[in-house]
Amino acid sequence: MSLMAGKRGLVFGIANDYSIAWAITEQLHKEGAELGFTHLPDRDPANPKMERRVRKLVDPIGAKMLVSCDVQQDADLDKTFALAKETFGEIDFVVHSIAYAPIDDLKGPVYGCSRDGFKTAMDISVFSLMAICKRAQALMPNGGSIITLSYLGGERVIPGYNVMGLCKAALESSVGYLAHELGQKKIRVNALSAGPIKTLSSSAVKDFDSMLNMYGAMAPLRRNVEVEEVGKTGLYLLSDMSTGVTGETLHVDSGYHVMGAPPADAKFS
Ligand code: 0WD
Repeated sequence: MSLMAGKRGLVFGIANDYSIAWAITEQLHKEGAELGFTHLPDRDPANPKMERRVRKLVDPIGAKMLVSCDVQQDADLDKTFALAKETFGEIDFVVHSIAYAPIDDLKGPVYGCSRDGFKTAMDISVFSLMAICKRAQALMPNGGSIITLSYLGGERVIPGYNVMGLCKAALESSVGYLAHELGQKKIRVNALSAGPIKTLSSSAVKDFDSMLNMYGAMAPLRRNVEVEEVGKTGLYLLSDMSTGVTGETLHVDSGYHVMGAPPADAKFS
C-alpha cells in the first residue's frame, strides 16, 4: 500500500526542477498523493514564463490544479484555497517552501537592512505560513500535516545568510505556536531544516559554494545532503509515518548542526 494513497494536498514554492518543493513532490507523487500546485504570477500575461516552467513539471505527474499565487496577496491565497476546496473537497497536507528577501537587503549587513526589505522578507517568508495555515485548517476537518522549509541560519549565525536568518528564526518559532494551536484539530505543523542545496534561491546567498565545501568537510557524514534526501524526509513528515511528530524542526543536513568545532580531518578548499 502506497504511503500517500488517498491523500490530497497543496505544494507552494516550485520555481523549477531544482526546487526543494519539487524534490518533495516527486516523493509524494511516487507514493500516490493527489497534488495541487501554485506558481508565481507572471508579469507579462502574453509570456507566462512562471506558469510554463511549473506546468511543464506538474502536468506529466497528473496535477489536479495549478494556480497563480503571490502569498503577499490575500486575494490570491483565498482564490487558491477556494480552488483547492472545489478540486479536492478536503485536503490532508500542505508544503510551504517559500522564502524571499530583496537582494540588497539580503547582502547585509543585517543592521543595514531597509524597513521595507525587512517587512517584505518577513511577509513572504514567515507570515505566509500563518496565512496558509489559517486557510488550510478549514479544509482539514479530519486533521493533516503542514511542513515548511527552514535553515540552520535561523538558530545560529551563518555569515552571509543575514536577514533570512532572522526570518527562519521567526518561522521556526511560528511552527511551535501553530503546532500548539492546531494540535487539537489533529493538524501537525513541522519544519524541515535542510542543509545547503543549489537552487534558484540559494544562488542569491553570498559565498554559497564555500558553505557547500564546509558542510562536506565538517558534517558527521562528511558530505552534503542530497535534495532527494530532503524530499524523502518531507514525505515522512507528511505521511502517517510521523503521526506522533509536531512542532518539530527536523534537520536534514548530514548532521552538521550538532558540530561545535571542525573534526581533526577537516580540510577546507
Ligand atoms: O540551500 C537551500 N536551497 C535551502 C533552502 C536550505 C534550507 C532551506 N531552504 C528553504 C528556502 O529558504 C525556502 O524556504 O527552502 C525553501 C525553498 O527554497 P529553494 O527550493 O531553495 O528555492 P526556489 O526553488 O527558488 O523556491 C523558492 C520559491 C520561489 O522561487 P523564486 O526563486 O522564483 O523566488 O519561493 C516562491 C517562488 O516560487 N516564492 C513565492 N511564492 C509565492 N509568493 C513568493 C511569493 N511572493 N516569493 C517567492
